[in-house]
Parts: sequence; C-alpha cells; structure tokens
Amino acid sequence: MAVADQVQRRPPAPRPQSDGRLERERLRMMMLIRRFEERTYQEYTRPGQKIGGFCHLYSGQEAIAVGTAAIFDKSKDYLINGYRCHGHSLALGMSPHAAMAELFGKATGCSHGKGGSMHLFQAEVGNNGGHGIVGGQIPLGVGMAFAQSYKKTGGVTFCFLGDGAVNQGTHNESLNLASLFKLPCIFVVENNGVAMGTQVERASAEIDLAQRGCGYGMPHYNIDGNDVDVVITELGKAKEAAARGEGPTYIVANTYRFRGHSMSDPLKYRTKEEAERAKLRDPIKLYQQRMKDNGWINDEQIEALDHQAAQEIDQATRQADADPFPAPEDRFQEILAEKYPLEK
Ligand SMILES: Cc1ncc(C[n+]2csc(CCOP(=O)(O)OP(=O)(O)O)c2C)c(N)n1
Repeated sequence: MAVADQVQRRPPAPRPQSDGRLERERLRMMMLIRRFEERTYQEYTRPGQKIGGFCHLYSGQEAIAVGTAAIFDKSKDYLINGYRCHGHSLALGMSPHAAMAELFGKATGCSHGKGGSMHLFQAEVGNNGGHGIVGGQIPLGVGMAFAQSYKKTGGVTFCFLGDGAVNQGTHNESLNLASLFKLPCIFVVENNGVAMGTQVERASAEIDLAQRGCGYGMPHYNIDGNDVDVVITELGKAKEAAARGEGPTYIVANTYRFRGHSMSDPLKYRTKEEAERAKLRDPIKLYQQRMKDNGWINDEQIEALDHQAAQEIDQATRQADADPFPAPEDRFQEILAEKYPLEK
C-alpha cells in the first residue's frame, strides 16, 4: 500500500453550495495544466528537442496548485516552490505562452529565457518561483513570511516542498523559526510518495510526514491532495489561522505523480499496477465525476474544455517556438553575474 494511503486523512470537504461556475474554472485550469505538461513531454522528447535542462512534470498533482490558487490573494500573499513549478505558475495566472517560452529559453519567457523549467517566476502576482536546490526554498519562504509579519501586510506565504525536502537541514531551521516567531507561513508538503526513485519509507524513519510539524509545535495534518475541494478547505483554514496571527501550519497533501521524476526517469522503481491504481484517483477525473454528480457539467462540455485547453497550449507552443532567443548582449542582464561580473 502506498504511504499516502496508510496515513490518516482529514475527512472530505463538505459539498459546496454553488452554481458550479467557480468549479468549472478550477476544472478548466487542472485540464489546462495537464495538457501543458503533456505537450511539454512531447516537445522535450521529440527529435531536435527544443526544451533544454532539467524538466519536472506536475501531472497528477494538479489539485494542489489549483486549490491553492483558489484561496490565494495576489495583492498580498506569496507562493514559493521547488522545481516542479509549472502547475502553480499556470494556476496563479501565468499565460501558457510565457511558461512555454521560458521552457524554450526564449526572450518572451516569464524569466526572459534565462531560468528554464525550474525557475518560473511571476513576482507581480506573488509567485516567487521555482527553486532547484531541494529544500532551498524553505528558508526563503520563511523569510518572506517574516517580511509579511514585520511589515504587517496581512498576507501569508504558501511554501511548497516535496517529501524528499523534509529531510534537508533547512527544513529544521525554517520550521523552528516560523513557529517561534508565529510567522504567517503555510508549509505544504506535496507527498507524491517518492523523491527521484526513493520511496518515503526508505528515506524517512517516520512515514507519517505530518508528524514533522508536531516537533515544532504547529498544527499538522494529512489531507487528500487529489481532491481540490479538500485542498481549498484545509489550506483555507490554515490561511485564516495565519492571518489571525496564530502562526504556521504544516500540511501534507498526499498525491501521486503520473510521470517520472524528470524527463530521463525510466520509472523502474514502481510497478505498472501501482501506477494504474493511482490513476483511479486522478484528481481531474475525480473532479469531473463530482461535477457531473452535482449537475454542473456533462461529458460534452468536458470534451469541449479539453479541446479548448489543447488548442490554447498548441497556440502557446507555436508562438514560443517562433519567438526570439534573448539577445547576446542581454546575457548578463537580470542575473547575479550582472552585479558580480565573472569577466573583469
Ligand atoms: C540540495 C540538493 N540535493 C540533491 C538534489 C538532487 N535532487 C533533485 S530532485 C531530488 C528529489 C526531491 O524529491 P522531493 O522533495 O520529494 O520532490 P519531488 O521531486 O517529488 O517533487 C533530488 C534529490 C538537489 N537538487 N538539491
């Protein structure tokens, strides 16, 4: 049984009273992210590959990013992330074109083609980006929450990390300070059960990762990371507590990644049966079913949403492909080397 199934879960969210409009938008976004990732996979693996560098796909985990975006206030909240950052960026409103152009290394990309897949940023909406050093984003997130608390902005920071990052030293230092200073920080561990090819039970002595929050005196719990309504409800409660000055919460969102760790992963560490079982809890399929049960959508409308998403991604990809690379004279602009030139 996967770790995610063994640990205690919070109960499902109550059915919302709704006309289905917001829910349709959430479903649309999850489907758009899935289409974006599948196209990224195709572009990365096609002969004459146009996407370079490391690239980590988010397929299977969409409910977490989309649920967070539903409660995120772009005027004052912050989000910071590891390298698996495409989904969060799209959910917070980055255009598929700005994201795809970044993957292609083009000047029109969100980081002007200098960051690539692991560094999608959009600071103007509070998206403080993807970070390639495992656990490197945790103290940065705590620093951002410290700034929000110090300046009394009323905003909160959503700090995302993977199940592998919980064993980094930065995790200990950051959680302690966040709790001690009662910072408005919500730690969200996206527990997809595996760090590269190492399962949680082979890397962590305590497999219930939510217990990590206990040692730092903060509320801590597991949630179903495949259920977008649960994500909204539970992260929403943590956000309200943080905004009231009650300090951080530690949430483990249990999920599964459908693709390999990165593009070169032959997936030898898991069985076909495990992957097939996980697909039964595909967050998109679960949400489509819930929406159909509530009479908010039908199969035809779902097909139309998918068609629209595929077209939007196709257009974004063609545009990204046609866009220019950054000009050679700009290569030291907007990077640290601009301030500390390597060439004297
Ligand atoms: C400090 C550091 N050590 C090792 C690596 C190599 N590395 C890249 S991803 C990864 C696994 C992290 O897994 P997890 O935190 O569970 O995130 P996921 O990939 O599942 O999203 C490792 C060890 C790294 N990037 N940084």
